[in-house]
Order: sequence, then structure tokens, then C-alpha cells
Amino acid sequence: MDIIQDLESRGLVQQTTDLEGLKAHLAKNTVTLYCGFDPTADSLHIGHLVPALMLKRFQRAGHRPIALIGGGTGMIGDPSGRSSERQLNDPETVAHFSAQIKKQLAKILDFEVKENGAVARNNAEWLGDLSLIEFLRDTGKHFGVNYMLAKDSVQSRLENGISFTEFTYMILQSYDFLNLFEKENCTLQIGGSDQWGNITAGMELIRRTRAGEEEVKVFGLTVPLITKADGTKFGKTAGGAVWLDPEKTTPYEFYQFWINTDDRDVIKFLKYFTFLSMDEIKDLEDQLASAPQKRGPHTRLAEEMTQLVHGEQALEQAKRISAALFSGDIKQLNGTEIKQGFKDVPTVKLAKKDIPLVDLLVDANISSSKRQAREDIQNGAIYINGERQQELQYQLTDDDRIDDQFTIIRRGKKKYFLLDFS
Ligand code: 545
Repeated sequence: MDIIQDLESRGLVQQTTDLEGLKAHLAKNTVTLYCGFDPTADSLHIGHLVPALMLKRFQRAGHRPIALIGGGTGMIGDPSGRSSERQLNDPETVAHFSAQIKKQLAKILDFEVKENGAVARNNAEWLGDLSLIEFLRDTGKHFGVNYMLAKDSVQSRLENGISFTEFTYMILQSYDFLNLFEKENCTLQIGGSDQWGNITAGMELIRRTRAGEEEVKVFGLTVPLITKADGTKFGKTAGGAVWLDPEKTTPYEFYQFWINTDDRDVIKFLKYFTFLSMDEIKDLEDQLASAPQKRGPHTRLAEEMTQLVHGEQALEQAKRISAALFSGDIKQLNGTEIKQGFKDVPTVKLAKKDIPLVDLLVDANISSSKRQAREDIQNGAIYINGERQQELQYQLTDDDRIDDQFTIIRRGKKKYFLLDFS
């Protein structure tokens, strides 16, 4: 099966230019392709994974991916898919974001392999010292204003307004494609479907500047934007976006996000996000039909994704945390795992001493008064590290502190509190 067939069977191809030509091109050559990422934040989120993994899919099929960091374009702002003008970031921020994004992409792609090792480029390298006069004469001349106005990215902004700055963005991205074509023999640009207008603009620029030359064949391909069966936005949780940076979204939260995928979406996501073969995915689809309560496909998706983004050890931790929280057997976790698993529960800092449970419940605002605290204990509503404690006189000791630092108190069915004795 060729790469395009594989991508099509996974539903990963939204639009292409000259599909048959592209298939032949990929069959005949080691193709250099690129996808751009503008440093608009200090981390990628899971929405960016599909195009990033797409580069990896091409690499696995023997082609050569370029991860382009938009250190230059990130100073301007892509109007594509946006209903209002962007806030400009200062150069230091853009440089900081660029470094972060580059690190994340470096974890996904293989830069070491000899034949078709991935390459990272930053368009600040060439856009940075481009003179305005040169740019307007050599590049701007190829863009008719009518052509630019017809693009979706501009059309959808006519009402709200668009600055000349953002209006020019498509020319910069086009210049990149031309530059990578000339310097790296890059002949394919990929991106999300919001990038179609910019990608085709670049092809047009290459065609015009290379007019009359033979063998100028470049292509574009877009992946679909991810939709969910329930109509809500993909990749958002109550706590916001699901980031790749483990400081922003812990591996445990990341794992939980995928585990909680809707039954109606899980097979599609296995196709979009994992490298499981279509046969393996078909097996999981059968499992979903015959034993939906087992959530086999969801577990597999969560495992594959956590391993891919955070590595084996983080995956094991995420699974241990999930199992401990499910069974209530919290004692088996270590301090780091406690911190991850209880990141969002109310935390109370306390001094390390043997303190009567009744006092502790009041001090930590777990029970509203001593009377209430006694009632809670007697009713069996209080759990220390997962174990019920009904002894009114009970005193917390070192034994109750996990890694000499943390105690988890549960009140009732699911109200958790983290006591931090550090
Ligand atoms: C810049 C210069 C080029 C080619 C492309 C670009 C970037 C492009 C763009 N892409 C999006 C993006 O998001 C921020 C990521 C980092 C926080 O704006 N003009 O930079 C997204 N892209 C991946 C997919 C996308 C797109 O990085 O293409 O569709 C999201 O899935 O929105 O020469």
C-alpha cells in the first residue's frame, strides 16, 4: 500500500493538488516535504499533533520531512481561520516560543536517520533579513490583489477588518515554500485544511517564478480539522487545551483525556493519531462492538498517545495513578504520582506534626466545625490515603505521610484534599 492510500484509508486526506501526480511523485522519489508551525504559544497542543504526526508518517514511508518553525511569520500573524486580528508578540517572546516548539517537534520526528533524517528550519533565517524593497519587487509583483482578496482567509475578515500586516502573511508563507523548494528541493507542503489558501499561494509563486522551466512540480496536501460526534470542540477540556508540555498538562491528565474519548470517536482517533495498522484498528473496532464496556480501544488509544508524546515511564506512571484512583488504593503511589494525580484538588500546606484528626479536618477546611468533623468521622465519611478512619481519637502520624510529604483525605464519595507537609 502506498503512503497516500494509507493516509486516505485513515481519513487523513482533506484536499490535494493533482492527486495522481502526487502519488506518482511519491512513488518515484524520496520527497522532501514541510509543514510550518508559528510560535504563537509556548507549547503545541493535541490539535497540532495530526500534522506533526503526518510528517512522521511520510518519514516512515521513506520521505524527508522539514519541520518549519515560523520565527519570522510568527512576528506577523496568519489570518487563516481567525475571525479577528491577532495581538502581536514581542520578539523575545516569539524567540522563546520558537525554542519550545522546536524541542517538541524534535521529540516527534527522527533527526538521526541517515537517509531521510528530519530537518528543522526557522523562517526567521531568511525572512529576517529580507529587505522591503527587494520583497515588494521580487515577490509582491507576483501577487494580484484580486487573487489575494479571493482567499478565504481574507474574505472571512472583510467585515471585521484585516490589517495590511496580516493581509501580507500569505506572501511570506509562499516565499518560504519557494525558498525551501530552491534550497532543499522541497516539493510538498502539508498542513491543516485552514492552510489550503496559503499552500496553493506558494505553489502559484513557485510556478510563476520558475515559469518556462521543466520539472517544476510541487504539491499541496491538507489534513481535515478534527471534529467530534457530540459537536463540541476537539482537544478542549474543562481545564482548557490539552498541551504536549507535561508542565501544562500532566501525562496523567493527558492519558485521562484519551481514555475518556467518546465511543463514537475512538476508532477515528485511532486512525488519525496512532501508527497502529488498519488491521489492528479493525480488531479494536470489533472489540468496541462486542465488548464496549471493556473500553479496549480507548485504553489502547490512551496508551499509544501517552507513550508517543511522554514516553514509556510517564505512561507507566499515568496507568498506576489511574488504577490507584479507580481502586482507592492510594498508598501504592509515590510523591510524584500523588502530585500529578491530585493536581486539581484543594491543597492545604501544614506543618509536620502528629495532629488529632478532628483538628486537622477543621484546620484544613475539610469539615466546617469540630462538631461536623466528629460527625464525619463517626459516619465513616473520612478516608486517609484511601483507608476509612472511624476512630474519633485518631492522630495523624508519619505513617500517614506518603514520601514523608503528602496525605490524601477524602470526605464522602469523591471530595479529595491534598495535605502537603513539605
Ligand atoms: C508558517 C510558515 C510556513 C508554513 C506554515 C506556517 C504556519 C501556518 C500556521 N499554522 C498553524 C500554526 O499553529 C500554531 C502552532 C504552534 C503553537 O498558522 N501559517 O502555526 C497550524 N499548523 C499546523 C496545521 C494547522 C495550522 O502549525 O497546519 O492546520 C493546525 O492543525 O493551523 O512557510
